[in-house]
Formats: sequence, C-alpha cells, structure tokens
Amino acid sequence: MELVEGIENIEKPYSNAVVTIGNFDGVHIGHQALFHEVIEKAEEIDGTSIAMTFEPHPLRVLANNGMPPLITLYEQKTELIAKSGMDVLISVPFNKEFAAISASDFVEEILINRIGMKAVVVGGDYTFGRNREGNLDFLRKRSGDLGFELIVADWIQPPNNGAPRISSTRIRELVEDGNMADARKMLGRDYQIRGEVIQGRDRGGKLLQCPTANILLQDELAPKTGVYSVTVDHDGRKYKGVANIGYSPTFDDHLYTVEVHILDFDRRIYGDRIRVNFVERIRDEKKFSGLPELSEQIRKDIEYARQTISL
Ligand code: RBF
Ligand code: MG
Repeated sequence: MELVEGIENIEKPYSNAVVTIGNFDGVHIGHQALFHEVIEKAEEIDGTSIAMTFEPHPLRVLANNGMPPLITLYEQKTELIAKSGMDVLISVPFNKEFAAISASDFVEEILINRIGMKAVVVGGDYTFGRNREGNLDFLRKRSGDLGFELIVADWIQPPNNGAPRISSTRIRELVEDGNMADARKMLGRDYQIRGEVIQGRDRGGKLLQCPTANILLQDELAPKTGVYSVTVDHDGRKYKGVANIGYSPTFDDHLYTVEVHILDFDRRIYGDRIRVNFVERIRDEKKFSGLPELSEQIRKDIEYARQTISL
C-alpha cells in the first residue's frame, strides 16, 4: 500500500480512483466491508482503491470537550488498512483550515481534480465537509455533472439479529465495559493496545514473584479496570500473559497502571514497544488482606490464562 501524508503530496491523479473517506477508528468489520466494496469496484474498472483518513481525529481539533480515546492509533490504523488490501491510503493532516473547506470545494478540488475520483463508496449515514454540508443527497446531485459514481454500502450487521449496529462508539463502550468477546466480534480481531514499557515500581518481581511490564498509554482506549488474559507481541514473537489494569487496591498509592506479566519470560524490556491483545476479562481487581493472598490469586490467574489461551 502506498501511504500519502498530505494532499499536497499526491503527485498526480490516480487512474480510475475508487475512494472511501472516513476516520476509520478501529478499522472494524464495517470499515473492512467498505474497503471490500472499494476494492471490488476498483477491480471492475481496473482502477485504484483509495482510503482517505484524517490525522489527528477531527473531533480532537473541533470538539472543545475533547474526544474519546482512540481504538486504534495512527500506526495500527495504517497497518490494518494496508492489510485490508487497499492500494493507497491518503492521510490528511486535519486542522481548522481543512475543516473550513466547503463540501463543494472538497469534492471538486480534492476528490476530482487531485485524486481523480471516478467512484466513491460511502456508508448510508455519511457526511463530510464544513458543517457536514456533504451528505448523500449532495453527492448524488454532484455525481452527474462531475462524472463519478456514488456507491452506498449497506452497513453489515453483527452476526446475531437485533444486536446494535457496528460502530466505533459501540466498540468503545464494549471495551470500557471489559466485554472483550463482543468487541472482538465487531473488530474482527482482539482489542489491542500498543505502548512503550516504562519503569514501574519494581514491586511485582520483588514482592510478588510476578514481574510486570508497565505500559505507557497515549491517546489509546484502555479496557475497564480489572484482570485479563492476554497475548503479548514482543520483538516478532507472541506470548501468553495476564494483564492488570487499575489501581492495585492492595497497596495504597492509588496509581493507575496498565501492566502485563508475560508467562515464561524473564527479560528486562524497558524502552521496548509491546502490543497487548485482550482475550478475556477474568475478574475485578481486589483489595487483599496481604501479599500471600494477592500472590496466590495471581498464581491462579496465570494458570487460568495458561490453560485457556491458544497462541
Ligand atoms: N493488585 C491488587 O491490589 N489487587 C488485585 O486483584 C490484583 N490483581 C492482579 C492480577 C494480575 C494478573 C497482576 C499481574 C497484577 C495484579 N495486581 C493486583 C497488581 C499487583 O499489585 C502489581 O502488579 C504489583 O503490585 C506491582 O506493581
Ligand atoms: Mg487500541
């Protein structure tokens, strides 16, 4: 996949460009279905499949009350879109100036003139451009004179009928609830966080015989506090693990941490980046009466993870 960062770095219009546009936070199975339609259309007209996304997330620039943490940071999002088989990802630096472009200018100057768009694939509720002027009606009206095809993709529904539709918002709620199984159904993969291993309190190894790697999270969404079975990607290898997210109430420093104990692993990996894939929420964090009790419970968590995870 070709990654183009910034509209000005598009060298020339692509041949028969088929485009889809969105934030794609999570790159969930709904997004993947959109990409699939783009790729099929591109194959049909011997064209180029293109996703356009924005960085940072527009709400980070536009919403005063901030925005929810991300399901996928830029690096993971880019990897997942590449994995979906798209030819090109155009990442547009989002700022107030870009947000002020009218829907009309966006379509004519950017999509048609710069990118060479011949077809656009959108979800049924898609809006874009200043004040969300760009909607399906707008695109339908302009498709004739500007000579592009409008393809409205039906959102795919979760496997069981009557379930809420797939959305980044819904996935955030599930992760915040510790419901990793339902999040997995909508993501099409385990929920993952990535981060650098930072110095912790050096307590797990010494006091509990259970060293943990503490992870520095940036804008990424952390699952509900509690204990999880996980898999960990480090340096090209995959390991079983148990993660604890929260305040370790047995101690009284009230410090929020995301930490993972990697099974059968004894290396010091400060400064390395690891990926933690959440398999199942095992239990709530508890305040134990003493270290032996906490240690004993962690031992059980580790055994549970060892038995239930398949790598
Ligand atoms: N700390 C608690 O106070 N209560 C817990 O229930 C608890 N469960 C944990 C489960 C696992 C699998 C791990 C790795 C850690 C857990 N901790 C818990 C955090 C533990 O206190 C912490 O790793 C050490 O104190 C090192 O910071
Ligand atoms: Mg994540």
